[in-house]
Amino acid sequence: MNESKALHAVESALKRKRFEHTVRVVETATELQKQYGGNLNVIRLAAILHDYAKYRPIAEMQNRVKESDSLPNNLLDYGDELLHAFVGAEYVKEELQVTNKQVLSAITYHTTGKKNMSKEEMIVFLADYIEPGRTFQGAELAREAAKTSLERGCMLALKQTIAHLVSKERSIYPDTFKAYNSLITTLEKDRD
Ligand code: DGI
Ligand code: FE
Ligand code: FE
Repeated sequence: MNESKALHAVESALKRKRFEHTVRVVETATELQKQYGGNLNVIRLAAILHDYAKYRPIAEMQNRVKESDSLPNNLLDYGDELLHAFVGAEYVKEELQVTNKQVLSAITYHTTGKKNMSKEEMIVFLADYIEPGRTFQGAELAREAAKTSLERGCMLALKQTIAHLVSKERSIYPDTFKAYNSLITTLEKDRD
């Protein structure tokens, strides 16, 4: 799967606004890679495909979770917004024949993050949160932090996502907490 084929596939799968968001995520991720490194091809392909399943019917994705041995079953106990990331990676593998594990993992965890994220996973996760179309206050804070620390940028994105979900009295997926905790530990170690 090359970039131009992947772009065509998402352009057909997404509404225009969502496709434009995707293009900005790819640009932002490319900038982050220039500064922080990581595998550029992995990062760009994952960024292109990260929201591939955004408009798939929720019921269809829930059924996949129910029938799957590989997808975590607890996804059904949390917000439906998580499904497009986890199930999306499976669609990308099956429908677009993407087999690269790093690409599939960056897609899987682009919404929640996870414990001990790789550089590629962090860059896709953060680019999704700080792309220039994100105009809420928290995005600006994370964008500023991202200029000097990839880990701090991701931590702030997670901190604010958790705070936002709490303020709306919505549940928080365990991987989101695990991602936050693991970055806090890394940042604390760097401080000593
Ligand atoms: O798909 P995008 O809109 O580009 O962004 P995204 O994949 O980060 O999805 C954002 C949505 O996911 C937003 O409505 C908040 C929600 N979300 C993020 N983390 C969690 C979460 N929802 C639950 N229930 N738990 C989480 O940990
Ligand atoms: Fe998403
Ligand atoms: Fe996105």
